[in-house]
Amino acid sequence: MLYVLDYGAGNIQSLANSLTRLGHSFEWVRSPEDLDKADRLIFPGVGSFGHAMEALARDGYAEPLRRYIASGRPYMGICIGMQVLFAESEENPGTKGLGVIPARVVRFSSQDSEGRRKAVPHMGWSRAVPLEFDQSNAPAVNLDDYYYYVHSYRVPYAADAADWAFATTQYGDERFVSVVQTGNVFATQFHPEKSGAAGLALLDAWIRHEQTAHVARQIVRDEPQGYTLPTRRIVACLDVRSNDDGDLVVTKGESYDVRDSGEGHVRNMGKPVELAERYFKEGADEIAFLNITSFRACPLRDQPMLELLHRAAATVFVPLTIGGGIRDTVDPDGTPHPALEVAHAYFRAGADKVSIGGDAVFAVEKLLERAAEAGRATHDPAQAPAEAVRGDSPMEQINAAYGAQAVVVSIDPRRVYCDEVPAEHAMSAASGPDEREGREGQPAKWWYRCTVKGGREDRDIDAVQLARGAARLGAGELMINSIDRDGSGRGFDTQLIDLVRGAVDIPVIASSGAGCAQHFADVFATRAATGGASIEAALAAGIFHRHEVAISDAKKAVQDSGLPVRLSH
Ligand code: 1PR
Repeated sequence: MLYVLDYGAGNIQSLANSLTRLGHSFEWVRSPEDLDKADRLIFPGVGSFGHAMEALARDGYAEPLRRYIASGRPYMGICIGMQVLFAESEENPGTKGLGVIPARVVRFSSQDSEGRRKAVPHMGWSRAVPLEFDQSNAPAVNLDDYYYYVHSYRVPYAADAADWAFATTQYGDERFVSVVQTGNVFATQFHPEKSGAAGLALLDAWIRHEQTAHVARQIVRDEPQGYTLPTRRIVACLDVRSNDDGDLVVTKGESYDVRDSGEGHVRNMGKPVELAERYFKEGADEIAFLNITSFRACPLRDQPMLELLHRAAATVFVPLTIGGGIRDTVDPDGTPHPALEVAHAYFRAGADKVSIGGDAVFAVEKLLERAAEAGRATHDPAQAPAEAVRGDSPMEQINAAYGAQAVVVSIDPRRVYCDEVPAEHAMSAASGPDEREGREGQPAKWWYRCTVKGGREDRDIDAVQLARGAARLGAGELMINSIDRDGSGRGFDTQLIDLVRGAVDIPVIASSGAGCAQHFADVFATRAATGGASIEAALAAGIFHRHEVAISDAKKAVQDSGLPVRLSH
């Protein structure tokens, strides 16, 4: 019997869904004794090394797991399930790993010796290139494909890794071991359960593979890849809300107004789960669901978005992000639900990341207030003193439990035109042709003001302040919308994107305004502020919903501009 170990963090539902889809039955490991019953074991998961090892020790799994591995029965580790095999990790110095492999896990660096910057975590689709051996007992599968990775720590590849390294991957100038295979142990740094058809094929091959004894290997060919970044991701976004009949529909607005002619019916672009399936089949690298009316009452109980996610995760095997309403909530019967619990419910339903909008704004405002109270007033949240960072925001709490990669912050800025940009917003100052009706093309200056409640309420911080504050408080990725460009088809606001990308070292998703395939190539060419690195992902909604541009057209345009994309699904 195949068993799956759930140590209590991350989205393990996706792995369960993949196994079900492939027709393999399995049991969850519910107690250490179950490990003695298992013929095959998968240990999936995300989260920190220390958190995983502590949970294994607390629940009595560490020793039985070592015994299981030593028994020679097949073990497959995914992401953190691979990293725990090592002796130790720079992520949590002093915490011992299972020690099956005598090497150390270290952090990626965000800048290399030539000054090139790259985002950490390494998030996206990268190639796993198998080393070539004279013989091998690994699953008979063609590994050389794109897989989905999300991690800040890596196992460096070195010659002494030859006996257990099976494939390597390059991120920027750093090469790491992306697949481990030694005897009965097989493990991947990437997530096969989130890697579309290639990932499902790999899982299936491992489960069907007849285990053979450990064979000593010798590498016959080992070619480094050179400087490589992941493929540029194309994200399909579904703005979801109830229509006037109370059904959940995908809608799409202009400048965040989703009703026809302002007051008419809520625009209905289709059913959320069906559309998500369509985009998965068409090759979307990721899918985001945003509950756009979450600023109203948003009880966790009876939350229809949970059911929706649950259904989508059963058939969509690329990363899913859910946004809207990730904050402390209270059910109508008075039951409180902290943001972490809300996020937890979404992860359990199949989300890989949660996206936080309004609450991130409030948390960064509070950070600046606390800096001022501590006598260290600043307009730059990245400069706030350590005592202002108290770990009490949803971003920090979700980060601590699930890791930075699970926390996306969605920024909803609008341009504020002015004669002089106020000094406190200098970081988000821009100038160029005016875009307002009646003043088009005239020279203008502006800054990017943050909003909450779907653009209904202006706040005093700007997009760059929010970006830097969110990164400080543990966000692992930013989604940059633009109220001015939303639904306009005029292209992404590349000035905004460039300002934000240059201000942080975490991955950035550009959103709002895509009107044709070339706009994707244009936004990925935005790299002035970053010393060469472009943004990592671009998102669109309207053009995909209306069948105006296919996801493959967007990818083709990016590929034609010289950047890598993932063309299979
Ligand atoms: O504040 O944590 O509850 O999160 C609310 C979330 O809902 C935020 O991420 C916010 O961006 C989103 N949201 C709120 N109201 C709207 C609205 O449209 N009325 N949608 C809304 C934001 C932006 C993108 C859109 C892109 C691409 N929509 O989701 O898909 O602009 O569109 P395009 O390609 O058609 O131009 P919280």
